[in-house]
Amino acid sequence: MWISFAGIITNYKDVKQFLVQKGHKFRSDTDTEIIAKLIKHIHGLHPNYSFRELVEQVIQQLEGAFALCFKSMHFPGEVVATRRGSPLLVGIKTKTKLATDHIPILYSKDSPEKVELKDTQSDHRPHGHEIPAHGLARSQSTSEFLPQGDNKEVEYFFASDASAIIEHTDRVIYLLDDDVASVEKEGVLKIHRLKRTLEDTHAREITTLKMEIQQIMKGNFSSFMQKEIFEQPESVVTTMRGRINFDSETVVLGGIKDYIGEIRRCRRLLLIACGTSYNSAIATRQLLEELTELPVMVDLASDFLDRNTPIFRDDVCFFISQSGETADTLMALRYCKQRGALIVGITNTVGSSICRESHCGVHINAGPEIGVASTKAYTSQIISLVMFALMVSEDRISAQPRRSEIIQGLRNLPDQIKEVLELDSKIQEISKKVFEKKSLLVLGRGYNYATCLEGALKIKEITYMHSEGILAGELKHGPLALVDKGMPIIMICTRDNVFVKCMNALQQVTAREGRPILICHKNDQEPQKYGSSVLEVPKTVDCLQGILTVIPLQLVSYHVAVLKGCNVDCPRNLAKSVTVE
Ligand code: UD2
Ligand code: MG
Repeated sequence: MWISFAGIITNYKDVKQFLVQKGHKFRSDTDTEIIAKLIKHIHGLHPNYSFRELVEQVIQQLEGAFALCFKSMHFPGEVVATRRGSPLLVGIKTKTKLATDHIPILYSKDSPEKVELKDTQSDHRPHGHEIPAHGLARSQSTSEFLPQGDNKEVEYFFASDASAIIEHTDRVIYLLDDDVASVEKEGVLKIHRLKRTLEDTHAREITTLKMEIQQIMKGNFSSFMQKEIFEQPESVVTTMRGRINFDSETVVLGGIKDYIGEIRRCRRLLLIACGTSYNSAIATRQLLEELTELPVMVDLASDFLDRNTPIFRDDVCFFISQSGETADTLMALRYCKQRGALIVGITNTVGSSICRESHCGVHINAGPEIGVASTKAYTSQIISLVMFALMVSEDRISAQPRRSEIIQGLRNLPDQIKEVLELDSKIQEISKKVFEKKSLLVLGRGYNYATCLEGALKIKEITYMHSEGILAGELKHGPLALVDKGMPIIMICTRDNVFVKCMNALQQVTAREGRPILICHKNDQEPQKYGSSVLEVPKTVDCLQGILTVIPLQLVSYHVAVLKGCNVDCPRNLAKSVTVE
């Protein structure tokens, strides 16, 4: 049995308990497995049911919101799909025209009897006959939507979103709740419903998608960058999926686990990257030093090459790149590989050059990033490096409380990111105050320093405004001279081990009549009284705080770019992946 499942089964415990009583053994704790076992159970009771009838029985037992697609070795060449509460559509691809633009719905003649899960003896065959709406003869109704002409080849696609199939076909049927679509022998597609209801339309229309692929993929967002910023509650989850067990507090990166011993014995860690990926290395350097107890070097790939940096056989070199094709990073990789170091890739693109040429690595699994200005890849790169630090320190007893705190922090991150995204309209208002200014300084230190660099990079990249990320500790060594009441400043000041130092820098700024926009913890009164406006973010573990403080800056750059009329997804002079020098 092969099942593709999206959604949630709310009564899954009850169903599971029933199936366990019936002697079924479970290998996982997933909703998907109870569905597979349930259909197997019903098939055992009613071996004469068709595949579609089995699925109809299954969904009558399920509560919740779901979209399901079934295949089985007992029914070769057949697929059955159904939905309730979660979206599902069928894409149809043929070589020739379709004879019709709708598919009639078939209803069961008698209201089918739900198989009583408790009564294992009964074997009512629920519905021997099916009658189509409008009284069409069955043969007529089914042959109608086969392709016309000589070539009867037909392909069906099942997906929750048109963007997944638009590259194959633009003709789709949107299924309604409790529709059961089945592809049967000879490629005939049928749509069944158990009961006829008054509001039923008797047919499902085959719609032709008119939108461009890009437009469909963008959904309700005005640009890919905006979409990708708002995707972060989900993209961070996919980065962690299958890798962190939050209950046993264990982390396994499948791509690295065989190399952990070698990594623990190395001389030093080097993190080499460009642009945003470099900032993700800055963001995690301190935690890597803390948890691995190894010296950690962070380098820009181009500068690293310019210096002919000495590299040794017992070095471990990380190469971070969203695309996995960044030319400078790739050349630095080859340079280190030649010198015998262990090469670790951190990439978002399976099969990319960095992925292929590295000895091992981690796919950050953030999903495709299309906007040129990287957003969700940055937060997923940070999480990947944090997971690496957690895995290396697994055997250190003294590090357990710290590891546990971070793992629980990661668990809460998706909800906290959602909370930060709710600041969007407030950030839009703030952006209106700064978008016509010449420059924007972003100040912070400690774990938030990377956020300053990355925030300023985003602003430069897509708004063409000068922006600089400044380490607050460096203020009095120069940048303080820039500060006056006209200079727009954003300052990050969260409660961590450098909070007092940050407050100090904040007072230096306000003493020169600077009125910074503050990013600080929710309900933290102390810094707030110095700000011209305040963006409050939830508190998390210090080493993850940068993920929550960078998102407001991603949004600032986005809104400023829109206000200035810039092309957010394709900034001038820049390309998504820099593959040439
Ligand atoms: C792998 C599968 C994933 C799922 C999972 C189940 C792939 C791409 N991933 O995920 O789909 O089946 O196992 O446990 O099939 N690698 C490099 N350089 C890089 C990035 C990765 O060499 O820059 C290697 C890595 O060492 C590993 C492979 O590529 O051998 C896959 O890496 P991953 O991070 O996708 O691995 P994992 O176990 O999370
Ligand atoms: Mg590789």
